[in-house]
Order: sequence, then C-alpha cells, then structure tokens
Amino acid sequence: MEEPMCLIENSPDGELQPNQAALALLQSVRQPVVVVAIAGLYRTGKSYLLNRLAGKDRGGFSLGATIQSHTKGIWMWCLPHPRRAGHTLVLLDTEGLGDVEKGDAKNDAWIFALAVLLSGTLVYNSLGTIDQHALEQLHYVTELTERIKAKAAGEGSRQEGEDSAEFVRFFPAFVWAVRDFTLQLELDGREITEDEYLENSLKRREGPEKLDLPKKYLHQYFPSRKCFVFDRPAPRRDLARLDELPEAVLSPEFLEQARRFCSHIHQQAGTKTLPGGHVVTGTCEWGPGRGPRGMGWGSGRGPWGGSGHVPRAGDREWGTF
Ligand SMILES: Nc1nc2c(ncn2[C@@H]2O[C@H](COP(=O)(O)OP(=O)(O)O)[C@@H](O)[C@H]2O)c(=O)[nH]1
Ligand SMILES: [Mg+2]
Repeated sequence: MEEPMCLIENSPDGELQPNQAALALLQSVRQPVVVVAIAGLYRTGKSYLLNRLAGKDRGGFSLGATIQSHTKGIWMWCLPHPRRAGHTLVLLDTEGLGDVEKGDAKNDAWIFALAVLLSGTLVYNSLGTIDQHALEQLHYVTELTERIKAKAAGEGSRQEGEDSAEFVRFFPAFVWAVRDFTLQLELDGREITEDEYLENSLKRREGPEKLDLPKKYLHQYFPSRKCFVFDRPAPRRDLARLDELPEAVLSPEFLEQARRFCSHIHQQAGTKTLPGGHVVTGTCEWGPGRGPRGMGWGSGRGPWGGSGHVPRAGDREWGTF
C-alpha cells in the first residue's frame, strides 16, 4: 500500500462502519500480519510516530489538522515487515479520540476497543508525564468490559468476570509512549528504567479506588507492558512542520529514543494470533494442522462475537498490585 486508507469510519448517522475497500484490501493479504495500533488523545503526535515506524521517506498518515482529523475512526497502512520476511506490518492509526467537536464521544470507547481487538501490540500515546490526568484519559480501559464479550453464547455457563479473565488471552501487548517527557527518570535518588517508571506510576495510591481503576485494569488485562519516553523532537516553532524537517535538525535524544522504540516494535511485536495459537492473516486464521478457517475481519465472527451478556469487571482482588 502506497498510502494509508480508512478502515473504520463514521457513517453519516454517526455510527462506525468498516470501509469495504479497505476490508477487501486487507483480505487480500495472505501473509501473517503483525498488527500495531496506536491510540490516545488527538494531536499528541501519534501519526508522526507511526510514520517513523513505517520507515518510509514519503507518504504516510497525515499529521495535524487535515481532512483525516475531521472524523473519528481508524486508518490502516499495510507494509512489508521491515525485519521479518514473509510478514505484513499493519499499522492502525486511531483518529480523534477525546475531540468532542468531531463526532460522538461514545464512539471513542468503541474505537479504542477495536484498536485493542485488532492489534497484537497496542501503543498508548500521551503527552507529558504519567500522572493522574494521563491515567484518567485511559478510562477507555475500564470501559472495555462493557463492549467486549469473550465467549459466545452457548459455550457452557458463564461465571461472573469470566470474560475479563479471558481478555488476557487475546489482548495485545501494551506499550506506553510518553511524548515531550520532561522528568528525570529517578526514584528515591536512584536512576530507573522507563519500564520501572511505568510500573511505579501504576502502583495503587491512597484514595478512592475509583480513581485508580485504569491502573487496575491495565494490570488485569495487559500483563505485558513496556514504556518508552521521548524528548520533544524539535524547538516549539518547528513542531507544526515536523514532517518537513530534515533528520539533522531533530533533537538527537528524540532520534535515539525513536530508534529504540522502532527497533523494539520491529523485533518484538508478534504476529497476530488468536487463542490456541492461530496465526492471523488478512484473509484467514490457520489452525495448526487444520488449514484455513474463515477469520472474518469485519464479518462479526471474531473472538468478540457476543451473546448480549454484559459481564462485570473487576472481581479480582487488587491491593498493592
Ligand atoms: N510537541 C510535539 N509535537 C509533535 C510530536 N510529534 C508530532 N508533533 C506535532 O504535533 C502535531 C500533531 O501530530 P500528529 O502526529 O498528527 O498527532 P495525532 O493527532 O496524535 O496523530 C503535528 O503538528 C506534529 O508535527 C512530539 O513528539 N511532540
Ligand atoms: Mg493522527
């Protein structure tokens, strides 16, 4: 694909719907797919980071105030995987989360849930530091159980919390990208890693449990977590035209951080699989020794096919994590 295309779009009546042309293109992908999605508030540099991951000099997700950001939805770019021969890298860029002027806020939670379900690696992008505000923005995580059902009706009796326990089996690896990070990575006078910074930020604090719910669900649903922090890539006056700037004028710290991030994703982001180890291609899922089965991207037969039962989350104890 030369250019990204819209995969999930707002219909005129405000509902989300798949774009049939993008689905057809995806279904023509016969290789195993490595799906990396990015989510987070609008205008926090998500598309720019995905373009770096694509590693192309030209084309890519549009930045800033463009036609794309007038709607909410998910954009897709399929590329040959830069490190893994015979694999396709599918980049999914979510649009417009948190932007109340651009459509229905209810759609945001659905877009986030779709990004979770479609991806093998989910990059959550935020600006500044991982503080209470950043965690509050992650309320989408606490709403996942309202939207996703892990078991189809008739597969035995349901226990409370069963769906949320199942989530872990097919949810993506979670990577938190903290942009324009200004703190020192230190704790009690000791230098810490980015991952330690994340884990420390996700510790239960004194106060009402409600405030800490995103932390709780991050722990519960996403046991694989990584964190990358990034400096501001350029002086403020240049930020609006970042994609036109030559590499040489970007902050060397940012370039190194972006290189490490891309290298991690290219090396570690796994092939999209479903429970039971079924590798997903754009077309179908291959079970070991079983040949292809209809995977049904967009056909409603994914793992989230539901029964109407809405489970309740959070039956597990969580104290100090
Ligand atoms: N401050 C800052 N701005 C950035 C960064 N990356 C991209 N931008 C700029 O922020 C604006 C929005 O970027 P974009 O990638 O479209 O954000 P998105 O809406 O989250 O996809 C553009 O003008 C970019 O040039 C970053 O790391 N820090
Ligand atoms: Mg964008």
